[in-house]
Amino acid sequence: MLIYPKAHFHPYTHASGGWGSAQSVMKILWREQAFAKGPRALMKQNKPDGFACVSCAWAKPGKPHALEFCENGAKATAWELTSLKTSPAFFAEHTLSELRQWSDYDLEQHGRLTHPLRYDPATDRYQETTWEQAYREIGAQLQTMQPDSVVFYASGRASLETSFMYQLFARAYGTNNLPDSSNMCHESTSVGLQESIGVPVGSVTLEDFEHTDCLFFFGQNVGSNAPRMLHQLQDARKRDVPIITFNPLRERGLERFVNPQSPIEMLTPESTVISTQYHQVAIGGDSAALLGLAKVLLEMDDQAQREGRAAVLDHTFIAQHTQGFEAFAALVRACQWQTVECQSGLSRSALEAAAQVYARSERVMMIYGMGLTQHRHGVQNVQMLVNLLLMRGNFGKPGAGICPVRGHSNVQGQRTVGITEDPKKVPVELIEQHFGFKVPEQMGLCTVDACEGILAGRVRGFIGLGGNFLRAIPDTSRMEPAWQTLQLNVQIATKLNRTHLLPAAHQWLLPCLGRIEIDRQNGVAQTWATEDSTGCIHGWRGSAEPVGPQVRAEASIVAGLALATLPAGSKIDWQGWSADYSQVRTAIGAIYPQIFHDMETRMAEPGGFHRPIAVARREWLTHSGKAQFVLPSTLNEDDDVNPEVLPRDVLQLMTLRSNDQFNTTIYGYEDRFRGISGTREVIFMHRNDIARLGFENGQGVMLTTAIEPEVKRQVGPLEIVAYDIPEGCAAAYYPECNPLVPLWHHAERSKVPAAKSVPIRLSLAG
Ligand SMILES: Nc1nc2c(c(=O)[nH]1)N[C@H]1C(S)=C(S)[C@@H](COP(=O)(O)OP(=O)(O)OC[C@H]3O[C@@H](n4cnc5c(=O)[nH]c(N)nc54)[C@H](O)[C@@H]3O)O[C@H]1N2
Ligand SMILES: Nc1nc2c(c(=O)[nH]1)N[C@H]1C(S)=C(S)[C@@H](COP(=O)(O)OP(=O)(O)OC[C@H]3O[C@@H](n4cnc5c(=O)[nH]c(N)nc54)[C@H](O)[C@@H]3O)O[C@H]1N2
Ligand SMILES: [Mo]
Repeated sequence: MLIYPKAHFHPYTHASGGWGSAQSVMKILWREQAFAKGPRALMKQNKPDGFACVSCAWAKPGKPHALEFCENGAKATAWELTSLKTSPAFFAEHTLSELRQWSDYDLEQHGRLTHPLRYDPATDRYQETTWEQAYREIGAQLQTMQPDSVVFYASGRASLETSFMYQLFARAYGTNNLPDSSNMCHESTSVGLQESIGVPVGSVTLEDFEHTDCLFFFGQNVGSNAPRMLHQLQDARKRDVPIITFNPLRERGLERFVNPQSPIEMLTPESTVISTQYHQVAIGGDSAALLGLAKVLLEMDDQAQREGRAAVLDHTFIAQHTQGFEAFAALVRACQWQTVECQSGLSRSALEAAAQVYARSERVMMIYGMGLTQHRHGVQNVQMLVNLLLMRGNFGKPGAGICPVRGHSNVQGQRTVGITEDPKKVPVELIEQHFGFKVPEQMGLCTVDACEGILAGRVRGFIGLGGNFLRAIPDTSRMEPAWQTLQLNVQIATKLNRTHLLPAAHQWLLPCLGRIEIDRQNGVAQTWATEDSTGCIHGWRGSAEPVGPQVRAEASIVAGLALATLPAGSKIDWQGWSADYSQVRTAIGAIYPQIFHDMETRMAEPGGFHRPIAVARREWLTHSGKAQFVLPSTLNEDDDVNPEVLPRDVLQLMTLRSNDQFNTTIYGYEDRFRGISGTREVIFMHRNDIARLGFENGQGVMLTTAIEPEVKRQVGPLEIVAYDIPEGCAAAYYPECNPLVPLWHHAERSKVPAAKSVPIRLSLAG
């Protein structure tokens, strides 16, 4: 039996940032033995002459701070620049059966992959192979397979150039099966915003933070997951801009911040209060809260009209630019306060307080993350934010708009250059003209569809351009056995993870350069580009020596696989492209001229360049040519269980990140801001729920999914930690809890797994 260390829980009373952050950076540089390259590399992080942080997708300013990185960006850099190596000698010592018993932390802790490897079933080990042999054998396998039975997954890091090549490879091979991590993340944004305002991405830029009057913040843990944004938030607070937060947890980064780069703040007890109002909404209660805000605005507007005062709503904007307002207003008026309060977990007076600030502000931005998108009605959540913004014309003026905080550093850009399962989203004609092959018409598989295909045996092959698919997806316990029936599994990766350890009949593990390393092709250091959360495209270059001579660039690996797989005579110059990325950029410019014309020169400018966002000019590329008010279909975001009739022993579980991880990469066992150290095996609960259900703080419990009881989904034991969280709600860490999320429990339309609302029951661990 596994012995779980006792959790240490000490409420964290300091601000986020500050000395705790500086200490944490030193610790990881030391542990990864990255002092040789780390500090020098950090100076170049997110700088115009340097590399894009491999951590989050938050915007990189044209005029960066002296040190333009955060605690978690520095951890990501140290993790990649580690001098530790997972070499063929390591694999000679360990079978895959043995490595499957290791934790996520231990697997990645052995350092960077250094040689191309092929799995040998006879010895149950990875063995060294040559690149040429790997390409030849993988190409031969792919040639025998039905293109639609192969999935080309991307995890959101690879550059625009590599991503463009990757989707061309998949399509020239004959499939649109191009899911990416976005399918588990902000796809609810892409679907919702496209329908509501005609663009799949956010509408604000970094400069908007300088002009805004008010920020609303929903379901994003900025202190851990996009800490560089704290600079913009702190600056806004210094101008007295109110920040109104909706989050079930009181996240430290959203409460107080000390800038670790400011000597004065570091040496004095000064810290900035970030949120001026903090509303601990119930899990899945945002649509109701947003409807409540809209209800107050309508009431205020009615009253203003009665009293002959200036209107609260922007009626001119609504008339000129939107459609569907009357129906939306009627629905909002008809909804009872009692329903709003019950579903949101917030009082009418709390919502009135928030709405009053909104009504007073001329330029409002709404910022959000996984707390909104990863629900059954995640798309609706996003559209409710838009509805609220539309009521006061908060689009197309400086300081206003919508700001989804994207995850992986190039996840938005990958979609922009064609990594999407939907061929309607790519310029098919231009691709066919330029590259002389027929783009398949059939819709490809998104992540959930790919998983269903694997379970049903329809998907036979999987290529992973980064990521840790098997750990990131839901329903782990059902997916792992099915995964091992695959014919082909090819993983392009920097470090070892669990997805590499469940062998298919034919399996390769191909080591690639990380972003921070110098990528020399024919002796010339290459540059490449990414797109951040604000639609800004930047050029970058690596600044550290590669981990070893055998490790290849992702672009070169994609080209090698394409050349070995596709029939000879292709119009795509794979070899030329992988030797000189400026040629790929020319091709990207030809296929996407509106966004990427003159890419070579524009991306080199400090601050990069912005893709055009029609909404910013109040142009609406929707079906009606107007911005749409979209009616919510329900206020219960997770209607697999109705909170009004929720069995009393069922809790809504959200699965989330600690401050010491990047997705499935676990840097350590500390969640400093939440006061946890020494373990990840915990469940956060309200003390009344603990008592009501007959448990005690510190006890070990098993978690069982409370929907579809005929399939047993269980995780544990996890230790109960009494925590400031709304009653009826619970929280625990991803990816450990992924076995609890049924594959079908995903957002309507976007198919993003509903990882933030899993109904569970608890039982005492035996
Ligand atoms: N250091 C670090 N940085 C990262 C990552 C990482 O793992 N580590 N991951 C990257 C990726 S891929 C992504 S997508 C982003 C993820 O960044 P986030 O969007 O911050 O994702 P989570 O950690 O899952 O946290 C979600 C937040 O939503 C809140 N929440 C949960 N349910 C609800 C709800 O129903 N309503 C509301 N209003 N709030 C809710 C939680 O309390 C938590 O604060 O970060 C990126 N950056
Ligand atoms: N329950 C639950 N599940 C979730 C979530 C949740 O909040 N709750 N969040 C979802 C979200 S938002 C996301 S984005 C997904 C993340 O899903 P993924 O993107 O698939 O997972 P990561 O953990 O980011 O992938 C880490 C691996 O990527 C490889 N890697 C790192 N850098 C590079 C590189 O530069 N190149 C290459 N080729 N490989 C590299 C390393 O081998 C590392 O082990 O998980 C999703 N799953
Ligand atoms: Mo993500």
